[in-house]
Amino acid sequence: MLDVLVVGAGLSGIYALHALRSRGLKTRVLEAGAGVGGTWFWNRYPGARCDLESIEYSFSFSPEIEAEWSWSELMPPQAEIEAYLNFVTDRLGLRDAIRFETKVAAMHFDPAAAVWNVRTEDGDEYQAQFVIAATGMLSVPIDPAISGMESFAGVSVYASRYPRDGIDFTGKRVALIGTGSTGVQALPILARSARHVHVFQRSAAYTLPTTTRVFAPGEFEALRNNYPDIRASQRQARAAAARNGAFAALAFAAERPKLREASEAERKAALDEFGIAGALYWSDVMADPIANEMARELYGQAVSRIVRDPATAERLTPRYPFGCKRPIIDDGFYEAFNRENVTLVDLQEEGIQRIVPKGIVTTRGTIDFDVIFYATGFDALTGALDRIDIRGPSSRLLRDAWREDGPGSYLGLQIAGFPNLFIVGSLGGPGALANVIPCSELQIDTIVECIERARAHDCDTVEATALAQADWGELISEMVKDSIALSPGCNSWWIGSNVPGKPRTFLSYPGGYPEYRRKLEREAEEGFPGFEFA
Ligand code: NA7
Repeated sequence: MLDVLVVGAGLSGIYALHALRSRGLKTRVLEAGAGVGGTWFWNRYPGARCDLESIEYSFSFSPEIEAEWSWSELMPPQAEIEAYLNFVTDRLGLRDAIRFETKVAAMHFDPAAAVWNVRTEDGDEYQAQFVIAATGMLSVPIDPAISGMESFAGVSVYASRYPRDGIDFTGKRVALIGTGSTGVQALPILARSARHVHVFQRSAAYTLPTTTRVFAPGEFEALRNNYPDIRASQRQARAAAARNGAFAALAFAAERPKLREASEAERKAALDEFGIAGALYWSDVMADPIANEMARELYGQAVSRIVRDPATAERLTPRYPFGCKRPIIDDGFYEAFNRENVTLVDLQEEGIQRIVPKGIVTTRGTIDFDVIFYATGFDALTGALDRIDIRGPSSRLLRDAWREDGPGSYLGLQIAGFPNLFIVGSLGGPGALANVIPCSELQIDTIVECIERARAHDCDTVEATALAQADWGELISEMVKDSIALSPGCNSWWIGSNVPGKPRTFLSYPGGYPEYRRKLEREAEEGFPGFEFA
């Protein structure tokens, strides 16, 4: 019998294991993948990179790890993040407590014994008093459900299940479906070796050019020596990242002029100076729908300065407001459309009818392919828990509870009706809008404190109350009621609208990291009043 079972060995699961073991709690981690890293394990597609600076996209709990690990680039690529998470795992001696290639199929709470009975897909069983679901926010790919997908005779690849040995695109005819972060990051690299890439775009992206680069000699070491200040700034920053990463060009938007008050010459000067970001950096873009529409038009002008074919530039200009979806950071996305071997297929003009063995049939004809590369996104935040057969004391399935009552949590830490089950990086927390590493550290520290409190008071169970959960849901609803992300015509994984049938609600806490931290600290200081200990 375990004290705690952690599901998932991504960055949250790794830290949870360390934090729990350090407190003497008998802990085991079950991980579906063959290695640690979670999202950074699976998403090893060409071009995968974090959009935050490496110095901030890192654990803050261990001065030793801070001192011993060196990042080589300002914004880390997937391989370096995966290497970092492996380093942390080994440095802390965690690997022996992780069972890999083990997928959890079911978790049933036994109220008489106050334990979770956890069953894996292989039929193995575990008992634990507590479960922490560190199952990832973007871990379940969505099936694009295009008719005939399985009949394709070439190679079908999901970016989020990218093979460890990679794929050689040399000389291949490639269909890239999806232009979110994944598709936008992958295109320039695919285009370098493929014979031809057709990009199937359903919605055009807002994407800003990356500012990443390899650190100059001594640059990283100087930053590392300044860790205490960097961490202190992060703690005060809304996004738990104070250095702005690739969003640097937008960072001072609040101090900038209003687009509605800018002259034609000033708008042009902004594009001259800042390129694409010059369309978006104005102080009123997120607050004023008219300014937002003006920014959209200006964005189109910025795109047409890069993309030589005017019709392609027009199709690449989003038709929805900026702020609707998570902005993207790219490395040569628009430039790729100036290549002879890249063609944009606008699905709003030319829809996909079906996939056949030799390629894709659109309303205009058939295009032959060797590879179909799906970059079609995730059933985010709730998807991973939805796919496990999770039953609380009344045997009610979590996914039924969410279907009937709507998805909810208290503080992004627990779900009412499911005692002793904690969640990390899932719905109700701030991680979708902020640097996920500090958010996970904070959530896990709070969970560990809550578990210790239960044990110190000889309590068998701890469970968020329905009332506290309802209040948390109302607080989030109130905060987002005027959000651009929920405006008509806005669709994104933030609000679940990329998954057919999923309720259209804002699934994350939008108040920023510092306020979220204060709320969690207060909850702990006051003895966890939103939880019932029994
Ligand atoms: P996203 O951002 O959800 O993007 C998925 C893309 O795939 C998006 O362009 C979708 O169009 C498109 N899509 C989805 N289904 C289809 C079908 N059936 N046909 C055509 N196109 C489709 O996922 P990403 O993996 O790129 O990024 C997720 C997050 O990871 C990102 O925000 C960062 O935080 C890191 P749509 O826009 O829905 O019209």
